[in-house]
Amino acid sequence: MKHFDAITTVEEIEADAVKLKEIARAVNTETWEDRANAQGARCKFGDGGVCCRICHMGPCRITPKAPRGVCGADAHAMAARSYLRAIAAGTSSHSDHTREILFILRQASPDSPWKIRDEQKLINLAKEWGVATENRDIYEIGREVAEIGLQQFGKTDGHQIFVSRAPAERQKVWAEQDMLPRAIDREVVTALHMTHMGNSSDVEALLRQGFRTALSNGWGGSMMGTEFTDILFGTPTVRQTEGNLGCLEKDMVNIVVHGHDPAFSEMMVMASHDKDMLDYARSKGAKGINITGICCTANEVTMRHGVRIAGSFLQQEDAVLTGAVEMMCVDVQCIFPSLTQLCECFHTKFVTTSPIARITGAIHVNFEIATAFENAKEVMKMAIDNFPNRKQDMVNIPATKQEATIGYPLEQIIGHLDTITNSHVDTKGSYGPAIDAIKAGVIRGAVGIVGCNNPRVRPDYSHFEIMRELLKNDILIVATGCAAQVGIKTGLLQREARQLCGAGMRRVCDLLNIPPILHMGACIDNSRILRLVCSIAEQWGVNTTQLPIVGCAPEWMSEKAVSIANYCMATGIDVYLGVEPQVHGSDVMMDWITNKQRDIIGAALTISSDPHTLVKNMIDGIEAKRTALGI
Ligand code: SF4
Ligand code: MSK
Repeated sequence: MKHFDAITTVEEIEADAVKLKEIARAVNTETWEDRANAQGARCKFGDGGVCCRICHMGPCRITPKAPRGVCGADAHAMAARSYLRAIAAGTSSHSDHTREILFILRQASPDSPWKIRDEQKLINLAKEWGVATENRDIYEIGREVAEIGLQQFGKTDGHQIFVSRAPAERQKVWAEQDMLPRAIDREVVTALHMTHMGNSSDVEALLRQGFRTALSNGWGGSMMGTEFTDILFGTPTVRQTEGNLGCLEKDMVNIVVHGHDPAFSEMMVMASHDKDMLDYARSKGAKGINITGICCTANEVTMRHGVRIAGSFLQQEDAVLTGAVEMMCVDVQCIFPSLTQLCECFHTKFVTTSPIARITGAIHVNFEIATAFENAKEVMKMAIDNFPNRKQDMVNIPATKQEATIGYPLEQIIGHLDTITNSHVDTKGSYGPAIDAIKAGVIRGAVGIVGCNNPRVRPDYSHFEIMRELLKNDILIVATGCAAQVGIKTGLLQREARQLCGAGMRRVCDLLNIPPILHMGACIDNSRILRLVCSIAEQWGVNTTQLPIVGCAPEWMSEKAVSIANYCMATGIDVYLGVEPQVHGSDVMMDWITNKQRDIIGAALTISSDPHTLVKNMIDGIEAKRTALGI
């Protein structure tokens, strides 16, 4: 194995960013740093969650002189209501994305660009959902299963179908606590109804609805999103990729796909292999077509095609600042509206494709399911036509990039564990070897590191510091979202990075030939982490709350992250946050989310913006769980 001395430091990533910001100054435009600085100190009412804009008697804010809004709502009601609204919005985003995938599955056919790529996964799901599979056309099965999936959004009775996948103990907790997630749309509507002026002000009631809404995401919208995306586009497999801005190519047509819904980017990847498209690119003087990605769309296409990652969330502007991007092509979520203005400073075309994310000044090409491939080719042609407009003297592509081994959904993790032969016990198809390694202390525990970048903490730094410290302490990491991309950019997702681990983790990685951080996908794929944790708990014979496994979002920023944190906690997994939710203006809320909710669901938040404190808290938490288990 080559010696691992090849980490890209956060300082090196920052140095590239500084140079690109100089270009922004030169072309007289701004970036997120400028806008964050212009915001100055954050409004202390908003930051504490004690500003209410729910009705037009307000806005109201809490001060020592005015401890209640016009209607009488206090700080606790305000903070809890806005927290629940964030969960509802996050749940909506993941779940509505899934709804689109289900509509596509309904229209899939062998002669359309939408094929069923993982037939076995569909058949397994059909059997799980009681759909007949014998002697039936796979697309017919797909349509029936998609219909059942769509019912999960609006059914009038019952709860989310995937709840039956949860351990019996969790199902019991949810039933006893009246938290079984009903139809996804209903949970979101209930959350909005409860928080409308003149309804709930009780913190506990609002938090309980928060858990139920979040569960409709984790065990509903997101879990279906993962399953159906795998069915349509293939379950990811282990493969090599690269990440960081150095993946942009100076002599190729650079198209950056950005957002979350992989449907359009799948078509773009397909179109980039189309001979006519490649010939057309060459006719314009390019050596080829280089698709790279940003944010979770990047995670989706890298997991399935090895498409390289140009950067994570806060690098979306940096990609344009390289002057080498012919097109920034976006679908939904995490897209800066600032891209319009920025792209105008360069030759870059900014193309939106979804009615959900319409951005002033962008070129909009509505992506239609029936004409998806034609839409992709139309957009790609536009990018190729733009190649000759690139101003070579404005091209500044940083050299920095790293290799990574990615693509570890549950199936691949199990597959690797199966390679361990144990003459005494047949562990095939189980997490037995992983459980044994944790019990023996070879691995102390595991952490799911997820989430975004956030200018409120030093971007990438918290992720990087926490990842390195956990590996040193023999703690396995699974990662999704932009957190996983930080691992890729810094080199921590190479197999050789096992040399940075403690002796136990290194042995396990050697044995399984895996990198010490397993890339499980996009932020919607945190549902894979739920299933991993629950399967381990069931096979171990303990509750999820007892496992030395926790979740961590060091640099989160989005409402989706609030929903994710809450479905993880409702599943019994402690969550460690590097950014405080905007509720600290209510001591009652702070006590509930960091402590009291443990009495209901068995898990709570620990918060610290200092990554070293946070990682110490996490390790202490993992060790405490080990002690309680007697291991
Ligand atoms: Fe003010 Fe109450 Fe209206 Fe909120 S709901 S804006 S606290 S009056
Ligand atoms: S893209 S939600 S910044 S992880 Fe999923 Fe990254 Fe966070 Fe968006």
